[in-house]
Amino acid sequence: MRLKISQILKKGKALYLAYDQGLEHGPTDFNDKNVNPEYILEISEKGKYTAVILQKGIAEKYKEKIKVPLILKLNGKTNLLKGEPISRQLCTVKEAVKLGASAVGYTIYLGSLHESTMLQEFEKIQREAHSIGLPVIAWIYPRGKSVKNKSSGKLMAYCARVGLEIGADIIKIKYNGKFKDLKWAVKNAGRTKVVIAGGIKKRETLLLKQVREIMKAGCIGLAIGRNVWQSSNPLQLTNKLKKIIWGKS
Ligand code: FBP
Repeated sequence: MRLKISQILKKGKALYLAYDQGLEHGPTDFNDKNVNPEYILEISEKGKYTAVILQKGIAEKYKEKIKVPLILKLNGKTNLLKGEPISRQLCTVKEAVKLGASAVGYTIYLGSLHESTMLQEFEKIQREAHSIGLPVIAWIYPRGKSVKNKSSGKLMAYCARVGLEIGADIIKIKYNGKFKDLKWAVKNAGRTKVVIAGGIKKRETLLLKQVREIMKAGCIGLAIGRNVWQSSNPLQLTNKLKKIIWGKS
């Protein structure tokens, strides 16, 4: 079955709007405006995002408001439980397809005591998704007691390489701010495409500088959340991001 990846790419590049933080972090990320999924879905539509990333609950309840391709996140966890991180599957590939997803996403905490559980769960998802041509995106973050420095360049490259080895079509990793490290990570990803997470809201000048580096390093774009929907002008920022990613808005 041919992989339907062009549905979540525009000229080979990507700008995804991530909105799964309500589960991952809780409402501390939200204000009166962005707590409402309709606000985020409006940004994704008006900003012509390449896709929006949601958990199944929001995808189900706000289905008619989703106007751009959907990437359905299949696992997730809260940040309340401490200890070795594990994020288990909460939605199936079949359900994702029913909800109209153009791709599915799954987080793996590399280095966690529970790494093998997540790798195995990912494998089943990857196999099923690929059997129907659905692209799979792996969020790969180094986490857990055995990870000494989660923003080391070596680990960033390791995450990228694992993404290639396990059959992810796109990986989402965090940029440690060191251009040379990112270039090496992208090389390690081989034919697996790389997008970068936004992280906590930062100064716009710093964000834009990093996005220029991200594109120069060979990534295909961003999967960004808080920096956009916590911004006082999300659409203006979106245009700036698009200018860097595609060379025009
Ligand atoms: P942000 O751009 O808001 O950082 O979103 C990217 C993302 O990967 C989300 O999809 C996810 O909810 C969050 O970051 C997880 O971040 P962390 O595990 O570091 O708390």
